[in-house]
Amino acid sequence: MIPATGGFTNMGAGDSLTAWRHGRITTLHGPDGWDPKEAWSVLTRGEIIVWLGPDHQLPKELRHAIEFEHNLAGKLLTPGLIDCHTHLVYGGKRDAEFEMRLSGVGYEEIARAGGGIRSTVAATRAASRADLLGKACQRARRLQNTGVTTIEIKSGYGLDYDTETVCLEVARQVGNECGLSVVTTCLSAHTVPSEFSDNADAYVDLVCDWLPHWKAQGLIDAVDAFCDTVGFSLEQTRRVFESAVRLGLPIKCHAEQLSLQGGAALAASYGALSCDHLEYLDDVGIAAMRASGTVAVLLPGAYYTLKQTTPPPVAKLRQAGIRVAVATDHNPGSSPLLSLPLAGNMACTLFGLTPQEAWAGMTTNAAAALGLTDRGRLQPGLRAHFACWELEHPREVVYWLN
Ligand code: DI6
Ligand code: FE
Repeated sequence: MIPATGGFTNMGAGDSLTAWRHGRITTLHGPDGWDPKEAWSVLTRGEIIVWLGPDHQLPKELRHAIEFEHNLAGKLLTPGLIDCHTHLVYGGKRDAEFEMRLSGVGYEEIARAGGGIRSTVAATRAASRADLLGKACQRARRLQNTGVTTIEIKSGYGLDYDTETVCLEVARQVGNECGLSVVTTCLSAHTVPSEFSDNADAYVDLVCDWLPHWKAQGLIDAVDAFCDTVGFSLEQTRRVFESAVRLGLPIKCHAEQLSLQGGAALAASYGALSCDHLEYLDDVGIAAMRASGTVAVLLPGAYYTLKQTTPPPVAKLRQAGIRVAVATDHNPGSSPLLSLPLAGNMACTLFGLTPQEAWAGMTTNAAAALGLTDRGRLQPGLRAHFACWELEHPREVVYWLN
């Protein structure tokens, strides 16, 4: 089924040969993959693209083998968008905190007073599994309606073994319920839970102990840590990364968001898939990320919400040839945003990305930030993850404020 607009995959379509005919297609593959090609078709077998090109060049033997046919009727078809950084599973909301921040109370101040992330931890622990799943699915569908087909979901609002486990299980379930591809990341090192206020190191020990269990249960694809004054020190972050690397799990890092801590250079030294936020990234971090091929994930929703004024060093990232991704960072505190195209728009307006860079950031580079190479472009052999738009050009996706 083709939605009027939004992301869709051919997941669960068996092995049938399906044609998607008469589209305007932006492949994002190769030097001419940006401007849409008129009257093109895509052929998929199950979840894999087997052919794409002009309608009239469809090979005869394939044409005769088509089992299902969809008419795109001139709509724009692009690769499905990839939201490579979200905190989608949580209880409660933080509108009262929003009001407090507007009256001048700082984000870090609220966090130190026990609000912020900790207030969402309390709400998440109090929520039922059904409620967490229902709300997470609602949010996932909103993202899907904005063209998303793959989402990364982090834990990090449970901060005890049982609640973190439930959140990771719920994250996996969101994928099945919504027909989305989900990648899960353990962010138990998000903040120190209040019961460990005086002993953050003991909490870090616990996190390191939990990882093998989740790895064995297939619940985590990567490990993240929030390296900042309201999160974890460089040394504590290092211990989490050591444990992850020992288990063969890839690393990601919330780095240099509110201040320069050196988290990006540390994460890069472990070959991190991505470092995220990066407003305060310095030249040392840039050199380390460049050397390790780490993706820079920009999160303009958090920058905007926290009214930050120091943007990430985009020109230097570009110059260093570091791949840049863009994500929503959806979370109830610093980025209650459920539109990846709007994050793309903000990355252009607030950070100076070109529309083409924003698109690379929401597709191929976002895939790289998740360690995935099978999506992000439309190309034979890659996944049939699409987004459909009632628009003429992909540039429009980041132009409209949706
Ligand atoms: N940085 C963020 O932007 C989110 N987590 C993080 O480490 C914010 C999480 C929150 O405020 O609830
Ligand atoms: Fe985040």
